[in-house]
Amino acid sequence: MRVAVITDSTAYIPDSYREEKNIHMVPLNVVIGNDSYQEEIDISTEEFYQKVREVEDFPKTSQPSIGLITEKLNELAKDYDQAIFITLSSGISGTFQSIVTAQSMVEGMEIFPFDSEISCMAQGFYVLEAADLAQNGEDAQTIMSRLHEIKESLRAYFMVDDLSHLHRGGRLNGAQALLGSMLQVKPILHFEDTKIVPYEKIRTKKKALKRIFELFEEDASTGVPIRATVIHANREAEAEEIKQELETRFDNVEISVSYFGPVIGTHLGEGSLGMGWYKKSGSAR
Ligand code: MYR
Repeated sequence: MRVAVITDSTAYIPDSYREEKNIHMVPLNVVIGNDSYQEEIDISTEEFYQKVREVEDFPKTSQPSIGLITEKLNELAKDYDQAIFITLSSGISGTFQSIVTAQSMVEGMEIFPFDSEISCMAQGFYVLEAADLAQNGEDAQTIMSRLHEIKESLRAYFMVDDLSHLHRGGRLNGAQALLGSMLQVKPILHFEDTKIVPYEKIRTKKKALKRIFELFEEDASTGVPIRATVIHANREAEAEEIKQELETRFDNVEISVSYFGPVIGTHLGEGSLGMGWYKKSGSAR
C-alpha cells in the first residue's frame, strides 16, 4: 500500500521536514490589507508579523477551497492508494469538513480524514508520526489507529497577550467566564471538544507560564518518553529559553521550538506562547 500523508499549513512543519518525510501540504489563506496570501507559500511567518504592524486593518483568514483540496488529492491519486489527511481542529475551521466533502470527489485513492482537534506543532506531532509509519510501509488503517492512540495522551495549553484577537475572530468559547476582565487576565486556554475554552483564569503571564510547566510536569515526571514543543508567536528567544530549561530538568523529554504562523497568529496575536506534548510510549516505532 502506498500511503500519502497530507496536512494543512497550520501544522507549521518546516519545509525541510516536509521534504525529508514526504509530507504533502495544502495551505490556508491570510488576508492583510488588500492582499491575500497562501501561508507557508507566499508569506513567511516573519513577513506576516512585520506586515500586520504596517496596516491598520486586522488580518483575516480562510480555509483552502474545495477546488484546491480536490486538485491536490487528484494529483496524489496518481501515485498513492490511500491518503491520510490531518487537519486543524474542526471546531475552529471548516477545513476538516471540506476534506470530508472532497472524499467523494476523488477517484482511485481511499481518503482518511483525521481531525487533530488541535493545531500547530501539536497537530504536527500526528503528521510526523503518520509520515514515519507510512515510510515504514504501514497501511492507512494501522496509521489511523496509532493517531487515535496519540490523542489519548496529547495535551496542549496556550496563553495570549491580548484576548481581543480570539474574541474578534469568534474562536473563543466560554468567554462569559472572562467577561468584564478580558484585558486584565491571562487565562490559560486549551481545546475541549474541538473548541477553544479557558482552562484556568490567571492574572499574570508569569503565573500562567508557571502553571503550564506544572501541567507538563505531571506527565514528564512519570519518566515515560515524551515528545514536546514550545510554540511561540514571534518570541523565539523566550521559547528557546523555556526549551533549554525543560531539557535540563527532564531527560525523558525530546523538545522542539515551533511557531504560531500567519493563520493561527491572526487569531492569537503576537506574543502568544504555548506548549504541546504527548507520551511516546506505545509508539509503533
Ligand atoms: C480558518 O479561517 O478556517 C482558520 C481559522 C483558524 C482559527 C485559529 C484559532 C486559534 C488556534 C490556536 C491553536 C493553538 C494550538 C496549540
